[in-house]
Amino acid sequence: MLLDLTGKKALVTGIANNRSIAWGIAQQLHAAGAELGVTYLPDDKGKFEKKVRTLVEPLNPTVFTPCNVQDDEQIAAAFKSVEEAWGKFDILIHCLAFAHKDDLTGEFSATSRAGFTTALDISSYSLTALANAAKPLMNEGGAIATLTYLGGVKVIPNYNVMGVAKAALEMSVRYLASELGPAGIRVNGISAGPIRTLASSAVGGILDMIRHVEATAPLRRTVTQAEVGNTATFLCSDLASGITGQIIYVDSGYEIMGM
Ligand code: NAD
Ligand code: 0WE
Repeated sequence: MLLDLTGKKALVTGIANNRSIAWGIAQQLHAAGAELGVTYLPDDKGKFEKKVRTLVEPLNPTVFTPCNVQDDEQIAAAFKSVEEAWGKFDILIHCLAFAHKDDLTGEFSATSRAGFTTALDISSYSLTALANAAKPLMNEGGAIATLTYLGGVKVIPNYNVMGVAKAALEMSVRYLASELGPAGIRVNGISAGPIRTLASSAVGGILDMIRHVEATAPLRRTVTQAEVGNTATFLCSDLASGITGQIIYVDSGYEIMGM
Protein backbone atom coordinates (compact mmCIF):
# COMPACT_ATOMS: atom_id res chain seq x y z
CA MET A 1 0.00 0.00 0.00
CA LEU A 2 1.40 3.35 -1.04
CA LEU A 3 -1.08 5.38 1.00
CA ASP A 4 1.05 4.95 4.06
CA LEU A 5 2.49 8.09 5.57
CA THR A 6 4.62 6.25 8.13
CA GLY A 7 7.89 8.13 8.50
CA LYS A 8 6.49 11.32 6.94
CA LYS A 9 6.38 14.52 8.93
CA ALA A 10 3.41 16.83 8.33
CA LEU A 11 2.96 20.45 9.47
CA VAL A 12 -0.70 21.48 9.73
CA THR A 13 -1.86 25.11 9.95
CA GLY A 14 -5.40 26.36 10.57
CA ILE A 15 -6.74 24.26 13.44
CA ALA A 16 -9.07 26.43 15.54
CA ASN A 17 -11.46 23.85 16.99
CA ASN A 18 -12.96 20.40 16.42
CA ARG A 19 -14.96 21.63 13.41
CA SER A 20 -11.95 23.02 11.53
CA ILE A 21 -11.21 21.45 8.17
CA ALA A 22 -7.56 21.41 9.31
CA TRP A 23 -8.59 19.21 12.26
CA GLY A 24 -10.21 16.75 9.83
CA ILE A 25 -6.99 16.75 7.79
CA ALA A 26 -4.75 16.31 10.87
CA GLN A 27 -6.80 13.32 12.03
CA GLN A 28 -6.60 11.58 8.64
CA LEU A 29 -2.85 12.28 8.27
CA HIS A 30 -2.34 10.82 11.76
CA ALA A 31 -4.45 7.77 10.92
CA ALA A 32 -2.23 7.19 7.86
CA GLY A 33 0.82 7.14 10.12
CA ALA A 34 2.25 10.64 9.68
CA GLU A 35 4.06 12.41 12.51
CA LEU A 36 2.38 15.78 13.12
CA GLY A 37 3.38 19.35 13.75
CA VAL A 38 0.72 21.96 14.47
CA THR A 39 0.70 25.75 14.24
CA TYR A 40 -1.97 27.93 15.80
CA LEU A 41 -2.97 31.59 15.67
CA PRO A 42 -1.84 33.10 18.97
CA ASP A 43 -4.06 35.54 20.86
CA ASP A 44 -3.39 37.88 23.80
CA LYS A 45 -4.91 35.70 26.49
CA GLY A 46 -3.55 32.38 25.22
CA LYS A 47 -7.06 30.92 25.26
CA PHE A 48 -6.75 29.78 21.68
CA GLU A 49 -3.42 28.08 22.32
CA LYS A 50 -4.85 26.14 25.26
CA LYS A 51 -7.91 25.05 23.30
CA VAL A 52 -5.93 23.85 20.28
CA ARG A 53 -3.30 22.19 22.50
CA THR A 54 -5.94 20.15 24.33
CA LEU A 55 -7.64 19.19 21.07
CA VAL A 56 -4.48 17.97 19.30
CA GLU A 57 -2.91 16.28 22.33
CA PRO A 58 -4.20 12.77 21.39
CA LEU A 59 -2.35 13.06 18.04
CA ASN A 60 0.97 13.62 19.89
CA PRO A 61 2.30 16.51 17.78
CA THR A 62 6.09 16.76 17.86
CA VAL A 63 5.90 20.46 17.03
CA PHE A 64 3.35 22.90 18.50
CA THR A 65 4.14 26.48 17.66
CA PRO A 66 2.42 29.85 17.16
CA CYS A 67 2.21 31.29 13.65
CA ASN A 68 0.25 34.39 12.74
CA VAL A 69 0.81 34.44 8.97
CA GLN A 70 0.62 38.25 8.92
CA ASP A 71 3.90 38.38 10.85
CA ASP A 72 7.13 37.47 9.01
CA GLU A 73 8.98 36.99 12.31
CA GLN A 74 6.41 34.47 13.54
CA ILE A 75 6.69 32.56 10.26
CA ALA A 76 10.48 32.46 10.58
CA ALA A 77 10.27 31.38 14.24
CA ALA A 78 7.73 28.64 13.46
CA PHE A 79 9.97 27.12 10.79
CA LYS A 80 12.97 27.43 13.09
CA SER A 81 11.04 25.25 15.58
CA VAL A 82 10.28 22.82 12.77
CA GLU A 83 13.94 22.67 11.79
CA GLU A 84 15.03 22.12 15.39
CA ALA A 85 12.55 19.30 15.93
CA TRP A 86 12.68 17.59 12.55
CA GLY A 87 15.50 18.90 10.40
CA LYS A 88 13.62 18.18 7.21
CA PHE A 89 9.92 17.45 6.79
CA ASP A 90 7.53 16.23 4.09
CA ILE A 91 4.04 17.75 4.15
CA LEU A 92 2.68 21.28 4.61
CA ILE A 93 -1.05 21.87 5.00
CA HIS A 94 -2.23 25.47 4.46
CA CYS A 95 -5.79 25.68 5.79
CA LEU A 96 -6.55 29.26 6.78
CA ALA A 97 -8.39 32.30 5.50
CA PHE A 98 -9.71 35.59 6.83
CA ALA A 99 -11.63 38.59 5.59
CA HIS A 100 -13.37 41.22 7.71
CA LYS A 101 -16.98 40.26 8.31
CA ASP A 102 -18.20 43.52 6.69
CA ASP A 103 -16.47 42.48 3.48
CA LEU A 104 -18.43 39.19 3.28
CA THR A 105 -21.79 40.85 2.75
CA GLY A 106 -23.26 43.60 0.58
CA GLU A 107 -21.58 45.16 -2.42
CA PHE A 108 -18.22 43.80 -3.55
CA SER A 109 -17.46 47.21 -5.07
CA ALA A 110 -17.59 48.68 -1.55
CA THR A 111 -14.56 46.64 -0.42
CA SER A 112 -12.04 48.99 1.19
CA ARG A 113 -8.35 49.01 0.29
CA ALA A 114 -7.57 47.84 3.82
CA GLY A 115 -10.16 45.03 3.69
CA PHE A 116 -8.88 43.85 0.31
CA THR A 117 -5.29 43.91 1.57
CA THR A 118 -6.12 41.99 4.75
CA ALA A 119 -8.08 39.29 2.92
CA LEU A 120 -5.37 38.72 0.33
CA ASP A 121 -2.52 38.95 2.85
CA ILE A 122 -3.93 36.26 5.15
CA SER A 123 -5.81 34.10 2.65
CA SER A 124 -3.55 34.22 -0.43
CA TYR A 125 -0.06 35.60 0.21
CA SER A 126 0.39 33.36 3.25
CA LEU A 127 0.67 30.27 1.03
CA THR A 128 3.66 31.77 -0.77
CA ALA A 129 5.23 33.00 2.48
CA LEU A 130 4.89 29.56 4.10
CA ALA A 131 6.06 27.73 0.95
CA ASN A 132 9.14 29.93 0.78
CA ALA A 133 9.99 29.26 4.43
CA ALA A 134 9.27 25.53 4.03
CA LYS A 135 11.20 25.05 0.77
CA PRO A 136 14.71 24.59 2.21
CA LEU A 137 13.34 22.19 4.85
CA MET A 138 11.26 19.94 2.62
CA ASN A 139 12.36 16.51 1.47
CA GLU A 140 12.17 15.43 -2.15
CA GLY A 141 8.79 13.72 -2.57
CA GLY A 142 7.22 16.32 -0.28
CA ALA A 143 3.85 17.97 -0.82
CA ILE A 144 2.00 21.18 -0.03
CA ALA A 145 -1.81 21.34 0.00
CA THR A 146 -4.12 24.30 0.47
CA LEU A 147 -7.89 24.77 0.82
CA THR A 148 -9.92 26.77 -1.66
CA TYR A 149 -13.56 27.32 -2.62
CA LEU A 150 -15.67 27.56 -5.80
CA GLY A 151 -16.17 31.27 -5.01
CA GLY A 152 -12.65 31.82 -6.39
CA VAL A 153 -13.79 30.67 -9.84
CA LYS A 154 -17.50 31.57 -10.00
CA VAL A 155 -19.50 34.36 -8.37
CA ILE A 156 -21.04 33.18 -5.10
CA PRO A 157 -23.23 35.84 -3.41
CA ASN A 158 -21.46 37.53 -0.47
CA TYR A 159 -18.19 35.61 -0.84
CA ASN A 160 -16.95 38.85 -2.43
CA VAL A 161 -13.33 39.70 -1.58
CA MET A 162 -12.71 36.11 -0.43
CA GLY A 163 -13.47 35.05 -4.01
CA VAL A 164 -10.72 37.33 -5.28
CA ALA A 165 -8.42 35.97 -2.56
CA LYS A 166 -9.16 32.35 -3.59
CA ALA A 167 -8.51 33.18 -7.26
CA ALA A 168 -5.08 34.52 -6.23
CA LEU A 169 -4.54 31.46 -4.04
CA GLU A 170 -5.35 29.04 -6.88
CA MET A 171 -2.97 30.80 -9.27
CA SER A 172 -0.33 30.79 -6.54
CA VAL A 173 -0.73 26.98 -6.41
CA ARG A 174 0.23 26.82 -10.11
CA TYR A 175 3.23 29.14 -9.89
CA LEU A 176 4.50 27.39 -6.76
CA ALA A 177 3.98 23.95 -8.35
CA SER A 178 6.00 25.06 -11.36
CA GLU A 179 8.82 26.41 -9.23
CA LEU A 180 9.03 23.64 -6.61
CA GLY A 181 8.48 20.75 -9.02
CA PRO A 182 12.19 20.43 -9.95
CA ALA A 183 12.94 19.90 -6.23
CA GLY A 184 10.39 17.07 -6.17
CA ILE A 185 7.85 19.05 -4.16
CA ARG A 186 4.21 19.00 -5.31
CA VAL A 187 1.66 21.77 -4.67
CA ASN A 188 -2.10 21.24 -4.98
CA GLY A 189 -5.39 22.76 -3.87
CA ILE A 190 -8.57 21.15 -2.57
CA SER A 191 -11.77 22.99 -3.41
CA ALA A 192 -14.18 21.94 -0.67
CA GLY A 193 -17.94 22.34 -0.75
CA PRO A 194 -19.56 24.32 2.09
CA ILE A 195 -19.03 22.77 5.54
CA ARG A 196 -20.18 24.18 8.88
CA THR A 197 -17.05 25.44 10.65
CA LEU A 198 -16.16 28.42 12.85
CA ALA A 199 -15.39 30.51 9.74
CA SER A 200 -18.43 29.47 7.70
CA SER A 201 -20.94 29.59 10.58
CA ALA A 202 -20.09 33.25 11.10
CA VAL A 203 -21.41 33.86 7.59
CA GLY A 204 -25.08 34.75 7.12
CA GLY A 205 -26.96 32.32 4.88
CA ILE A 206 -24.55 29.39 5.19
CA LEU A 207 -27.42 27.07 6.16
CA ASP A 208 -29.34 28.03 3.02
CA MET A 209 -26.23 27.30 0.96
CA ILE A 210 -25.90 23.90 2.60
CA ARG A 211 -29.56 23.15 1.86
CA HIS A 212 -29.02 24.19 -1.76
CA VAL A 213 -26.08 21.79 -2.08
CA GLU A 214 -28.15 19.00 -0.50
CA ALA A 215 -30.87 19.62 -3.07
CA THR A 216 -28.73 19.96 -6.21
CA ALA A 217 -25.28 18.35 -5.87
CA PRO A 218 -24.99 14.95 -7.60
CA LEU A 219 -24.45 13.22 -4.23
CA ARG A 220 -27.37 15.19 -2.66
CA ARG A 221 -25.40 15.97 0.49
CA THR A 222 -22.56 18.13 1.75
CA VAL A 223 -19.05 16.80 2.34
CA THR A 224 -17.41 16.17 5.71
CA GLN A 225 -14.12 17.32 7.21
CA ALA A 226 -13.02 13.66 7.09
CA GLU A 227 -13.65 13.46 3.33
CA VAL A 228 -11.56 16.57 2.77
CA GLY A 229 -8.95 15.07 5.11
CA ASN A 230 -8.86 11.86 3.09
CA THR A 231 -8.27 13.80 -0.13
CA ALA A 232 -5.49 15.83 1.51
CA THR A 233 -3.92 12.59 2.73
CA PHE A 234 -4.06 11.12 -0.78
CA LEU A 235 -2.65 14.27 -2.41
CA CYS A 236 0.25 14.34 0.06
CA SER A 237 0.97 10.61 -0.27
CA ASP A 238 3.15 8.86 -2.84
CA LEU A 239 -0.07 7.61 -4.49
CA ALA A 240 -0.42 11.13 -5.93
CA SER A 241 3.23 11.35 -7.05
CA GLY A 242 2.23 12.46 -10.56
CA ILE A 243 -0.20 15.19 -9.49
CA THR A 244 0.89 18.81 -9.03
CA GLY A 245 -0.55 22.26 -9.69
CA GLN A 246 -4.11 20.92 -9.57
CA ILE A 247 -7.30 21.99 -7.84
CA ILE A 248 -9.33 18.92 -6.84
CA TYR A 249 -13.02 19.44 -6.05
CA VAL A 250 -14.31 17.67 -2.94
CA ASP A 251 -17.84 19.02 -3.14
CA SER A 252 -20.28 16.13 -3.78
CA GLY A 253 -19.96 17.02 -7.49
CA TYR A 254 -21.62 20.43 -7.12
CA GLU A 255 -19.09 22.14 -9.41
CA ILE A 256 -20.13 20.19 -12.55
CA MET A 257 -23.75 21.40 -12.43
CA GLY A 258 -24.98 24.20 -14.70
CA MET A 259 -28.40 24.41 -13.07
P1 NAD B 1 -11.77 27.61 10.62
O1 NAD B 1 -12.27 28.88 11.22
O2 NAD B 1 -11.84 26.40 11.43
O3 NAD B 1 -10.28 27.79 10.11
C1 NAD B 1 -9.74 29.04 9.70
C2 NAD B 1 -8.37 29.14 10.34
O4 NAD B 1 -7.68 30.30 9.89
C3 NAD B 1 -8.45 29.23 11.88
O5 NAD B 1 -7.72 28.17 12.45
C4 NAD B 1 -7.78 30.55 12.17
O6 NAD B 1 -7.03 30.55 13.36
C5 NAD B 1 -6.87 30.69 10.96
N1 NAD B 1 -6.36 32.05 10.75
C6 NAD B 1 -7.07 33.19 10.52
N2 NAD B 1 -6.24 34.23 10.44
C7 NAD B 1 -4.97 33.76 10.63
C8 NAD B 1 -3.68 34.35 10.69
N3 NAD B 1 -3.50 35.67 10.52
N4 NAD B 1 -2.61 33.54 10.90
C9 NAD B 1 -2.76 32.22 11.08
N5 NAD B 1 -3.96 31.59 11.04
C10 NAD B 1 -5.05 32.36 10.82
O7 NAD B 1 -12.59 27.45 9.24
P2 NAD B 1 -12.46 26.41 8.03
O8 NAD B 1 -13.77 26.49 7.35
O9 NAD B 1 -11.95 25.11 8.49
O10 NAD B 1 -11.38 27.11 7.06
C11 NAD B 1 -10.17 26.50 6.67
C12 NAD B 1 -9.90 26.71 5.18
O11 NAD B 1 -10.89 26.01 4.43
C13 NAD B 1 -9.96 28.16 4.70
O12 NAD B 1 -8.96 28.38 3.73
C14 NAD B 1 -11.32 28.25 4.04
O13 NAD B 1 -11.36 29.25 3.06
C15 NAD B 1 -11.38 26.86 3.42
N6 NAD B 1 -12.71 26.40 3.00
C16 NAD B 1 -13.75 26.34 3.89
C17 NAD B 1 -14.99 25.88 3.47
C18 NAD B 1 -16.15 25.81 4.42
O14 NAD B 1 -17.30 25.77 3.96
N7 NAD B 1 -15.95 25.76 5.71
C19 NAD B 1 -15.16 25.47 2.13
C20 NAD B 1 -14.08 25.55 1.26
C21 NAD B 1 -12.85 26.01 1.70
O1 0WE C 1 -13.67 30.37 2.89
C1 0WE C 1 -14.68 30.32 3.56
C2 0WE C 1 -14.83 31.14 4.83
C3 0WE C 1 -13.87 32.27 4.86
C4 0WE C 1 -14.06 33.29 5.94
C5 0WE C 1 -15.12 33.33 6.84
C6 0WE C 1 -15.17 34.35 7.79
C7 0WE C 1 -16.31 34.51 8.75
C8 0WE C 1 -15.92 35.24 10.01
C9 0WE C 1 -13.10 34.27 6.00
N1 0WE C 1 -13.15 35.27 6.90
C10 0WE C 1 -14.16 35.31 7.80
N2 0WE C 1 -14.18 36.36 8.69
C11 0WE C 1 -15.03 36.41 9.73
O2 0WE C 1 -15.05 37.39 10.50
N3 0WE C 1 -15.70 29.51 3.12
C12 0WE C 1 -15.58 28.83 1.86
C13 0WE C 1 -16.99 29.37 3.85
C14 0WE C 1 -17.93 30.37 3.26
O3 0WE C 1 -17.83 31.68 3.58
C15 0WE C 1 -18.78 32.35 2.83
C16 0WE C 1 -19.48 31.44 2.04
C17 0WE C 1 -18.93 30.16 2.30
C18 0WE C 1 -19.31 28.87 1.66
C19 0WE C 1 -19.08 33.71 2.79
C20 0WE C 1 -20.11 34.15 1.96
C21 0WE C 1 -20.79 33.25 1.17
C22 0WE C 1 -20.49 31.89 1.19
